[in-house]
Amino acid sequence: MAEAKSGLDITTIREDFPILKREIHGRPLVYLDNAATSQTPQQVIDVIVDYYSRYNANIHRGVHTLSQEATVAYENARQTLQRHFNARKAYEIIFTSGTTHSINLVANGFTGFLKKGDELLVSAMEHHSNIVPWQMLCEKTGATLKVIPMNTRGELVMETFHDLLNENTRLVFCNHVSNALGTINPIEEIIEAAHAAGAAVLIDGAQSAPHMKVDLQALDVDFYTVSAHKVCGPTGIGMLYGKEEWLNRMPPYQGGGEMIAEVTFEKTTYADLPNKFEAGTPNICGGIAFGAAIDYLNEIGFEVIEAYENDLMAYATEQLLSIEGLKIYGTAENKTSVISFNVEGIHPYDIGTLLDKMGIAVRTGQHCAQPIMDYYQIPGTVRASFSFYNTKEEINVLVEGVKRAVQMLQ
Ligand code: C6P
Repeated sequence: MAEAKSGLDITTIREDFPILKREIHGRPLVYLDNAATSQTPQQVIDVIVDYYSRYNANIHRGVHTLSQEATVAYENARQTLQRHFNARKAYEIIFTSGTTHSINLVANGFTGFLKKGDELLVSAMEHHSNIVPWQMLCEKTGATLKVIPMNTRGELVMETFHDLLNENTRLVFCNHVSNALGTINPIEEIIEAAHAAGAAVLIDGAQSAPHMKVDLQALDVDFYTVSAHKVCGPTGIGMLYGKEEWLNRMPPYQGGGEMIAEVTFEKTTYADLPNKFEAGTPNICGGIAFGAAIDYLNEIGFEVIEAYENDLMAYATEQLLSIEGLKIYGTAENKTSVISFNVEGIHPYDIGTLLDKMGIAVRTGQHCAQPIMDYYQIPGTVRASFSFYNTKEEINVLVEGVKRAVQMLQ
């Protein structure tokens, strides 16, 4: 296998991922569904095995050694996330079950802050996780949800965004990178303009965190969400970053153990951050493995990852476009790691099913982003999404696979 130009030792990297040695239907696995979930390196698997083999215990509760070891490892992971994302304080990192949980936590927290006449701005290219919780919030509060439109390339129409912002805008939410189109949104401009209008901003970082280094203090964003399973960590764990002022203002999302200062039947007071938002026994092993996954990515280096993935996507775009009748959805100037496409006259599901028979894993359908599909008036797309452990050889297999599928289906 070729050594990558960008300085990434792809042969060694692939050795880290045991699953990449699998065969599917007798063919080597070509895993191109990284936007749905990334694969897990041995280094992170080892951390999970080590936790359950040596120090599995509940945290923040026991005076015994195992509990203390688990607590230290869990809080160290929080500090790893703080350093990596450059949060001001470790307690601004709240462990959640993932991006969906993080957004629901904020939407719930804002219930008491909104009234009829208030406006929320959502981008037209959101995952359902960044639409539905806000619709539920609007139903509860009487606030109105307004949509920042996009153009046919899959870029936000920023002029309209600026026009929509006004003194009634309370919150703006937008993904950093679209899971269905790969567009990298101009979040710096969005955050600055929203703040100037007096609105807070939540950025859904589910699809950006795997591909780029994010500096939360430089962005000055109010909330940022990440799912560990998209950054080589396990499922069921993620984070919500929130500025200390907001996290202090918002009420807890769930009540229970660990999130309290004092409980009597007359009145309960809440714990300080971050415990206020972490009721019950958390996903301890998941949190520790999330930290290990971030360490793993940093050892490779995000500059190297970005350069390699950009090269891979440019190559895949060029090769796929050589197929007659193939159309790519999402052609933004600024995009990363996702190619959504259809071939004229063929349902995406049929292509995806045939690709699976050839060992190629892609996602087909609406990608939990129905408004995008409605905009293009299509039932869905085939989505190939890349990671730093993919290769140009795998792209060639994909392209040949699509060609064969098209021949069989036409
Ligand atoms: N997108 C995809 O195949 P959870 O499920 O909570 O970890 O993440 C939800 C989510 C939120 N925002 C964006 C931009 C996302 O891409 C996702 C998850 C996966 O595109 C699974 S639907």
